[in-house]
Amino acid sequence: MSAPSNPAGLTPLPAEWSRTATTVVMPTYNEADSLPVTAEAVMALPLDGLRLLVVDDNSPDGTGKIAEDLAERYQGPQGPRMSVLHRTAKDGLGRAYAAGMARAADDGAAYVIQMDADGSHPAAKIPELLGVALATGADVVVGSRYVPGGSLSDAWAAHRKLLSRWANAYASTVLGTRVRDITGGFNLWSAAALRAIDLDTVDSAGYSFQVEMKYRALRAGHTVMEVPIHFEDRAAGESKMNLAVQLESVAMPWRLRTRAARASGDRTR
Ligand SMILES: Nc1nc2c(ncn2[C@@H]2O[C@H](COP(=O)(O)OP(=O)(O)OP(=O)(O)O)[C@@H](O)[C@H]2O)c(=O)[nH]1
Ligand SMILES: [Mg+2]
Repeated sequence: MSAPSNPAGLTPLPAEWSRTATTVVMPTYNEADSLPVTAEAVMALPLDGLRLLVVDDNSPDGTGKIAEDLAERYQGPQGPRMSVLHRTAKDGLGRAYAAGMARAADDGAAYVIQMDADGSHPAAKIPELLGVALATGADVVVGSRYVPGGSLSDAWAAHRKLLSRWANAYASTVLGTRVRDITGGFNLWSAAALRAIDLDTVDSAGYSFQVEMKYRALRAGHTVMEVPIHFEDRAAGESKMNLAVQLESVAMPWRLRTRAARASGDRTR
């Protein structure tokens, strides 16, 4: 269980790359059924430097305890490969990610990968995200649904696919970026990019976190690369999407744009 194997015949990364300190940050709220499967998919990857940090907001369904039990099982030669950050109450996916990513960087990760617990993001693509970053020097690598080869779950109805595409085009247009999946939540960040982004000052509580992070990285001069992924529908449990979160996502691109314009104005004055 603890020694990384090579599932699905992945092309292994060179040994030096595989040892790179990389932490997957995974927020959970009521993911008791999904977390064991997702954690195993991550921990089974043939990457010696890979760690998993679960950020649980005191899930009523006991996900925090399940995460602790799993963490005991995944041990490596240098000690635990999985750990859990417990927070006291549900505070939004963005806040959970920001706290976990800050913890992972403080603990020495050279790269941090954000990934949902619900089975939507393909763990098998993690070596590719890391390989692209190491091969190109890019500080941000996006697991992208909207580059050639990327795709959305067939279980999604046409209107849901359209809404996702529209939300993505909306944010990119308002912000004037060329990132094709700016709303996506399966991304790799270098420690340098996270320092430049300054996680403590990130505004978004919810899903607009994905957009704000990429925009901040671009403004700081970092290169954003995209590799295609297939996005699956969640296998179990319930979505945490609600109206407040959707309204924040509509307003946030404008807030970011206004703030950036003000900052540019201040610099030229
Ligand atoms: N810690 C924490 N995790 C959260 C919170 N909200 C969502 N999550 C987690 O963030 C990830 C994404 O949330 P989802 O509910 O799957 O959101 P989504 O992917 O947009 O919605 P679906 O398409 O229905 O899956 C999951 O792993 C959730 O458990 C929160 O407030 N706190
Ligand atoms: Mg989901």
